[in-house]
Amino acid sequence: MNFKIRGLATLLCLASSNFLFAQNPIVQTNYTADPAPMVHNGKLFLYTSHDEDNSTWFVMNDWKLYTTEDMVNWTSHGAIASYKIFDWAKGDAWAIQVVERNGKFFLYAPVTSKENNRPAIGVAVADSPYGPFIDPLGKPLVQMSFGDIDPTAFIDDDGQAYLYWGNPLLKYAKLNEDMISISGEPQLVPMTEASFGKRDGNPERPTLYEEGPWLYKRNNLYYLLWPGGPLPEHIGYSTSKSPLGPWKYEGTLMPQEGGSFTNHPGLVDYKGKTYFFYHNGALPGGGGFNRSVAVEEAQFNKDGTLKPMKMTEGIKKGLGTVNPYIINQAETIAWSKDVKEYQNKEVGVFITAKKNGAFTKVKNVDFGQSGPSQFFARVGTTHNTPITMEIYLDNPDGQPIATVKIPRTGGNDRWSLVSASLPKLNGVHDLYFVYKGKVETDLMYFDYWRFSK
Ligand code: FUB
Repeated sequence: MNFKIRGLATLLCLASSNFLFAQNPIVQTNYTADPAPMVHNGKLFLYTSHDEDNSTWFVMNDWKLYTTEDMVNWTSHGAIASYKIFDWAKGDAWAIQVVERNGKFFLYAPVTSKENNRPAIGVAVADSPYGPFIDPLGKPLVQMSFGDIDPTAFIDDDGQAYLYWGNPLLKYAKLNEDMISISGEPQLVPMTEASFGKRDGNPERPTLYEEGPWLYKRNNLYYLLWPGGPLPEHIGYSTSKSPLGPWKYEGTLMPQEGGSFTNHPGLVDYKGKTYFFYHNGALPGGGGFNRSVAVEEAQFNKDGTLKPMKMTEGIKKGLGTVNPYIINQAETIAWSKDVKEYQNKEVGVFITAKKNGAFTKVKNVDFGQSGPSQFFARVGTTHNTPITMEIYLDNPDGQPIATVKIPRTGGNDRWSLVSASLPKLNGVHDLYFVYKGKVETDLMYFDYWRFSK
């Protein structure tokens, strides 16, 4: 009996320590799906779709943006657009991709058309990767007979841009230089066994290809990644010497796993490595309609094929450090528990601690040789009951370096700047903010933090 209890305690400890060290899924403050990475000015921009909490269908209204410069700490920029940017759309903000051309950012999005209740692909343009994105056409960029979802846009080295999309058929068109019109009629990619593998017994879907294409190029080889059936989806891929095919089926990149019946690929080069983004149902409450985006480092074989991979706890070694002596957003997070992200007019994106013991973690914070003396944070709460934010280095079960009492400001439209003195500290540490208070929900909200010398 004792042995059993000790075994259980060890298991629980292991589970909770794994939880502390996990990096996947990379967003824990809401559900995210359909990752679309883009690199711009040394930063990785990750656009995602957004499954509303407790969804029992694809209830998706807006698209979110997360950025990183180290692959372990991700900053939320909140919802950067919704299906409402398209006047002609009635809903269904599904899988997007954003690409940059000549300083403009083009967002390709599948939404449902008000006119005929069928999916169509719209394009919206912005001067900044953060938006605002505006629909220059006032109508779909393309709508064929059915299945117009999951656009992927790709600009080749010679400047020609391509758009691929579709479920169950795979379609493509050349984009004109303006990126908001297509050249000629959309074409169907021949669905052959040689290109996309063989699926047994489904005349409507003779190959493994299902949806969600992603086009990528490396060493003059084009890679088309796609979620494959039958459901639950795996990720398969095909290669070609040309962006228009013919495509050669290369097999499974990631097998079915992860608790979501869909998956969705995004592949990008960043700081000398290649990263593969996908989604699963790994967050608490997660599943096929409550998905979460995750990332793995992709590896290539000598012949250019991709090494198959499995879902892991993610990327643990950061590519850089965080400067604590500038304002850092509370929504820059390596890992968190029981914390949600929100946004409002007053402060933009901020986080709310939902439960006693909720925490956020920021990885690799570099305090330098002569450390800080003061800590500042913009925070608030609606509660009279004492609420505190405890700050820990490396281990949230150790001794806090500071405890900040959270003033009652009365609402997340009202904020207070708090500060605390610090003991001597220096070097690089993981920083934990742990939120405490004997209240049922929404302990406190937190906008930004900063240390000073
Ligand atoms: O997110 C809605 C749909 O689920 C996407 O369009 C598909 O790729 C699948 O991920």
